[in-house]
Amino acid sequence: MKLKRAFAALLAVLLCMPIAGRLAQALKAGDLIIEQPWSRATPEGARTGAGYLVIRNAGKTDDRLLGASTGGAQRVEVHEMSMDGAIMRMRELPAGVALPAGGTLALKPGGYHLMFIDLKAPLKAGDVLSVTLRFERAGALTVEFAVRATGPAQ
Ligand SMILES: [Cu+2]
Repeated sequence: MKLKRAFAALLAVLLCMPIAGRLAQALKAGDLIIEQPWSRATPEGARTGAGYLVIRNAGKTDDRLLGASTGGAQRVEVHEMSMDGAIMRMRELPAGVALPAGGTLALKPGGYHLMFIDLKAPLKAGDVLSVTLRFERAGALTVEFAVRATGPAQ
């Protein structure tokens, strides 16, 4: 009985491993390195969600994040949040965000982010949202965004 339970626990760990490995691993598209893609769980009935990640351009040529798409939402926009006096505002960046050669761009709460518009279902902690990022030079790259209740420790 005890052995059976231990086996079940081991099986659960093994089943989780491939996806955990994939999430932890840095992804590359050409000279771009993608790290820590995550999204915050959304309340019931929410129409939008946000995606965060870190993009490092290890190359010698500038690139640009043009946009993204996901099966989990009608469309994805690149947004920027900024303070307008005491008011936090958010705007769409239709041309995307520049990724200068040798630079690191962090999309994070309070700054740049991907906005998932018209979610098909609420994002729940533990879910994985598959998002295809489009870059000017590096092309398309599909990244798994881990949905968390709160952000990763900085
Ligand atoms: Cu936004």
